[in-house]
Amino acid sequence: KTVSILSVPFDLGAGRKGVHLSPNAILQAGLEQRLADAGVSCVLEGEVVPPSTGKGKQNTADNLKNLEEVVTVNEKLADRVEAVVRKGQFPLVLGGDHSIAIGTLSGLTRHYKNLGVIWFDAHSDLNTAETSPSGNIHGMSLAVGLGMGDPRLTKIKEGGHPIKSKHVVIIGARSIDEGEKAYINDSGVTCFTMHDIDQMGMEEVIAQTLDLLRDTTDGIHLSFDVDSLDPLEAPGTGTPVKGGVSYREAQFALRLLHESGLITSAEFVEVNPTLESDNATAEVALEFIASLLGEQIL
Ligand code: DIR
Ligand code: MN
Ligand code: MN
Ligand code: MN
Repeated sequence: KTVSILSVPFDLGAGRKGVHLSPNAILQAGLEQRLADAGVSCVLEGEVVPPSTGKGKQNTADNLKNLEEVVTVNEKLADRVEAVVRKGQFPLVLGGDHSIAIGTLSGLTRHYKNLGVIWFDAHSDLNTAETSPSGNIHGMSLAVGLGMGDPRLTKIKEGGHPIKSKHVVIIGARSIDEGEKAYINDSGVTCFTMHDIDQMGMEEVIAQTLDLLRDTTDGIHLSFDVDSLDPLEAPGTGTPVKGGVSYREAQFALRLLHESGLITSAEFVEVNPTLESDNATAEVALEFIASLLGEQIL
């Protein structure tokens, strides 16, 4: 299957600037060559051009910062992802901050009737304007995917099949806000925290995740926030939280996901090259993309 790479150089959903530089950092680290060497055919779809970063309004009145810009970029992205899926290709979205998952999920659910979602993240991104401590929409994107939140955001998903909470699995969480905890406890969302990973091991976490989704979904999207990783190994990200997934655990998880043959789309988000000097986190993201798409050690 051909992989279609969509770049989304957008950072207005996050509290810090710079994550818009990530798609180019990952491409310049050698993504195309790595995939070619692994026998994966890929096409560059180019950029989903975001509105100018110059006039981002910090709209704190409704606790939704840069709402208009987030809506505009995600409407465009949803159409682009939908087009890739309809061509029978594998969408690989390079963010950008995690608010771009709103557009990715919207585009995917126009095709998949029962989309499964695996959400690697230190956070659960289940806030709404009412519960968010920051007003940053990147902390709300999974909630929007599940149909919760401001109508100007949830309307981007109109026409798509709703994502069911029982088809959502969060992995790596260790920083969850009060409103998010309440939602996780009441909904059918599955959340494997760092404590669960410590206790069960990553192999069992992935096995249980795939058991949950294998027979009940018609496609599985991997949304990979690099802040799921331990900041000692992936420091270039805007909201690092210590005690994260190790490089080896993540490599293992991504190889297991590849071996399952069940992943139908992916996005890698929140690499911020301005927060480090050596592009280390973009390179780590590149390693994981290669593993997910089938690169082997031998
Ligand atoms: C926090 C941070 N829960 C918020 N969220 C982040 O602002 O809603 N998600 N950084 O990736
Ligand atoms: Mn449209
Ligand atoms: Mn996130
Ligand atoms: Mn996060």
